[in-house]
Amino acid sequence: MKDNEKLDIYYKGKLVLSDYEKARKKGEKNPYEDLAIAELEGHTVGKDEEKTDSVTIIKKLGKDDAIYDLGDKPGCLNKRGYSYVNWNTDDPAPHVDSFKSLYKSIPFFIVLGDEYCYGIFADNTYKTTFDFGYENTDYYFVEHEKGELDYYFMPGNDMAEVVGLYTSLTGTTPLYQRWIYGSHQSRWGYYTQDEVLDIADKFRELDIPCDVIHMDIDYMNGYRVFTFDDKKFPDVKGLSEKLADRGVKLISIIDPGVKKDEDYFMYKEGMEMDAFAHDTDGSVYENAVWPGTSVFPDFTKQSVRSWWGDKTKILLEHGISGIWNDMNEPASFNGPLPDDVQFEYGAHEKVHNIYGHFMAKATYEGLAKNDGGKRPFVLTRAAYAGSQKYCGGWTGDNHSIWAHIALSLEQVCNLSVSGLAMCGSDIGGFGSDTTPELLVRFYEAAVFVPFFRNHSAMGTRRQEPWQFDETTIDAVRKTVKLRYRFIPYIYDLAHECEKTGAPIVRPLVYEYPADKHVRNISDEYMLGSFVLVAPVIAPGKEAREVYLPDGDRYDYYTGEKYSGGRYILADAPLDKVPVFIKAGAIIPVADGEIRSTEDITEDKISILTYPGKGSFVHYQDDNETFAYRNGAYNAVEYTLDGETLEKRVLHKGL
Ligand code: MIG
Repeated sequence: MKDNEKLDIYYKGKLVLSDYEKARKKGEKNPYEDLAIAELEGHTVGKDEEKTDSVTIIKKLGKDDAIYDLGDKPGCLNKRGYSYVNWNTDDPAPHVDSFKSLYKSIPFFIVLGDEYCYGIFADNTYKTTFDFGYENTDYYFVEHEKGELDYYFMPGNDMAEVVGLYTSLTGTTPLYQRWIYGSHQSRWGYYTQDEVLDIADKFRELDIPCDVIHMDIDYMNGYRVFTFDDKKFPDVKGLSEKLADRGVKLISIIDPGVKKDEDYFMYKEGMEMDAFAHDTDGSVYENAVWPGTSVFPDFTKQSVRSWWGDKTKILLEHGISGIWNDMNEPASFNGPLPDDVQFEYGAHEKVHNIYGHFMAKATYEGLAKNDGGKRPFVLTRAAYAGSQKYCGGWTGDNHSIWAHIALSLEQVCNLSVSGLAMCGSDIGGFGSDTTPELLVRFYEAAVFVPFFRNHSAMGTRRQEPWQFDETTIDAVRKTVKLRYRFIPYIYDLAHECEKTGAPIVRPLVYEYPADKHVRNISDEYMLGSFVLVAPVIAPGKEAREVYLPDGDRYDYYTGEKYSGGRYILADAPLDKVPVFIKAGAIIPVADGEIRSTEDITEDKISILTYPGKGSFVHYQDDNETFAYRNGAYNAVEYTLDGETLEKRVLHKGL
């Protein structure tokens, strides 16, 4: 296309998307504006760089268009009226609506108009600005600082179809081992292996289910990746065996930075094979991270990925069952990596947004090769479009503040429709000090969020449930047990997600696109299409208003029936998260004594039904391996008509 040519796109005979006919109208700038911004942000005025290589698409914005996705960006669920920048960023300050960038860069968004719905995937890894009617309400634009204009248009009847198209192109979130959907406990600062074991024991003693404990950077020898501190963590293999007796798994953190140390095998091997990124003068590029002066593996190189992937054997031999990738934006302590640091795929400015993606890919592939056929689990902080094939993501360093419960739900809803369905935020908040009430409400808000982990920063108030009084412990126990009750349903949804891309957790607008009331609701969310959760996200509440979309629903606790299309006031004392279930729902749940997902055996699973019309496929496999991909699974279709439940075996492979 030439510069002055414009594109109109029709779908099913209807005009859906047009280029904006005019140039952008930037509005006149006050000559002191840059100075004012610099003053507020505490830096000096730099020169306005001319972006000569940038490429832009400018599209007409419909009067009623709502815009979703873009991964973990803060702000509202509906991104209309905001502008953002894709540039993976680690900023420890409390994340607020005005942040333009966070850890992940997913250049995919969905436009939901009154009569159309489509997605745009702008596949370019350079720094990119998305302006959704912020500069001007007549248009939105996507501006890549460099590189090619390469965007995909994905029309559909609704969000579900568009997410289906996007994930069929970039990959779906895979079904994980079942324990991944359990409760995870973590803290930066679990200082010895005995402390880790005590944590596991405490969960058992207090009868709070738990499946996983995470080991943060404290376990390493001087923050050297793939090593263990022989005083504080002398026998991690032994630890993992003791934990296994208690039904608990271990996940450990691995950062990308490799300590510059001539006596350290990772540094030596990496230097020999030319594994690290270079400066423009050809020397190996250095910066500082946790281990001090460090070098950065070039994960865009296949040979480096397989080298790194094979190192997962070291962790596996110590009984570690999953790997948590941090600092992979990449973050650095001595200023950011310069744009021209050299990687095989290109300069840092091109690689920055995909660095974490390729680190996760290396880790995933290493685990897939070395973990005896088990489904790998990698958790990442930085991600790009398609990372969902290799990893789940958490939303980085939130804080123990009320605003961050709301933020976590906005992020989880948008990440879910951005393909990254295995996602979640640190329960209790990472930075700052939690309070007992905040901790409980954080747990409740995450009750059905796919990645469910309490995590906090060194130096903050400790926030394992037993740091507080009985009331807090009881409320947390109740919430965690509610989650475990729904794990069979979550697992079914996760399996469905792998097949179709349909996220496990969904914003209301995904399920009810025609209902204008839900376009900006993210303090309520859906687990699959049957369960609606409305957590309390403010202090001192005993009730909250809940919008119920069209259709009949039942209060999960009382069985009371409500018609939809209206707001109600739901009872929500500290130990209760309001949950409503759709008429016609069929939900496999787990009953009985459950300490970890290991206790959820088939005989403990029952099927809850809520009168109405519906159908659902319940799925079972070995909960661990890829054997299901060769037919080793059972699938049973349930159909509900009024109160009559019928069962049909679709597949019997176990
Ligand atoms: O510079 O490993 O987001 O979860 O506990 C901080 C220590 C590095 C940041 C991660 C956080 C983790 C912490 N890390």
